[in-house]
Amino acid sequence: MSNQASTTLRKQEHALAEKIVDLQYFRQAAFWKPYGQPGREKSVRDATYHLSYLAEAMDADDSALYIEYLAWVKVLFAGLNFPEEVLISTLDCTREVLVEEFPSSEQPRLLEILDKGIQSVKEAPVILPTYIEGDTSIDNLARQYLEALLRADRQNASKMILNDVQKGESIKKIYIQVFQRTQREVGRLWQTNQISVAQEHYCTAATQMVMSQLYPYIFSGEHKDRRLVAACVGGELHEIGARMVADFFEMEGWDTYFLGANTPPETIVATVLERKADILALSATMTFHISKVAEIISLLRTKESPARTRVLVGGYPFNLSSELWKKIGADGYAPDAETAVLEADRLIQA
Ligand code: B12
Repeated sequence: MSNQASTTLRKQEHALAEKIVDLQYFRQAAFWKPYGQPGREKSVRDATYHLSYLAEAMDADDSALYIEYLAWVKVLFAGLNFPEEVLISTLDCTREVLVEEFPSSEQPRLLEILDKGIQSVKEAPVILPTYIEGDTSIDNLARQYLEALLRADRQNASKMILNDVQKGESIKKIYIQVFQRTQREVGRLWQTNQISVAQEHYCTAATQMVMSQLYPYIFSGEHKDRRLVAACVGGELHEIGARMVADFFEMEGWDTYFLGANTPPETIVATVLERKADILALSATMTFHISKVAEIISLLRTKESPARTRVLVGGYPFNLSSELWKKIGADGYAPDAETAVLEADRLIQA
């Protein structure tokens, strides 16, 4: 998937980021002075992140990945009361440095994506709507569950869920309408600087605890002869999405083997072969992990027996870029856990 420009971007990410920040600090010396050396280090880190997203968008040949990322940075900066002009100025300096450092043959595509990003960020909204809207009983449950977690009352949060399940609420509905939505809302609140990192960690840990309390219901169904291995790629720490996917397969009677976060490629491939998995579900949330997903798929293809495992991918970048799964060699993609099971059934029957 990678091309010359994106390979160079990745290899020289840090050196390029240093040049970008040097230029920016030279242009806006008075603004940056109070931030000192720690501020400079953060600026270099941010410029490096921006370049890595640009490289992924180049590889995927989809500016949406870069545009969405910049819109995200804009909201994050607004929450920190950091002027929008800082981001625009970093991008303008990025443009100048890339024009200087890249051969003219590689510039058109690079600058096309960069310029689309610069244009879009000016228009992007700074206000993100809540994920928990509506007034149905499940909407209210999601709201009350999150409120309980935010006041550090995981005991009551857990009780609310267990009571609802005992009354007959569907676990799948609770997963998607309560856990998925509240996790996304927690992300929004963190991004807009309304809750701390500690609160985000607390909510996530509590939700994983409550999910475990539901396992007696999840593992009680009948089993069919279908095997799933689910994992997050190396470096990827967001594991709840993949766990939900595995649990939905389990609820449909699949034999599932969930490897969790940050799994090395060789381990994933070895597990798929050992367990003779029908489906490998690979999850990536951070856009800069897309190449890891592609790497695992090609490694698996070199090792496989004729009974070919179908690879299903999913997570944030795949939800943004509709053709991405095809470009990295996967057999299928699904936007959520429910659709994942349907897509797996379709792939197996195909
Ligand atoms: C919890 C959390 C964390 C936790 C994760 C802990 C854990 N044990 O999982 C920790 C603290 C580790 C973390 C770290 C980071 N995080 Co974080 N995190 C989140 C948060 C709040 C919730 C994630 C979650 O549980 N979502 C709920 C699940 C159910 O949703 P889902 O993952 O989308 O999964 C569904 C579908 O996508 C799909 N799916 C997922 N995988 C698969 C696989 C297959 C095969 C299929 C078919 C479908 C599928 O089905 C799932 C179920 O329906 C999100 C907010 C968000 N919007 O999700 C931010 C978020 C993802 N994080 C974010 C960031 C920036 C980071 C950090 C870079 C922060 C930092 N400065 O360090 C690091 C990066 C870590 C890394 N290298 O991976 C940003 C990403 C922004 C962006 N533009 O990329 C988000 C969006 C927060 C935000 N709004 O700003 N994070």
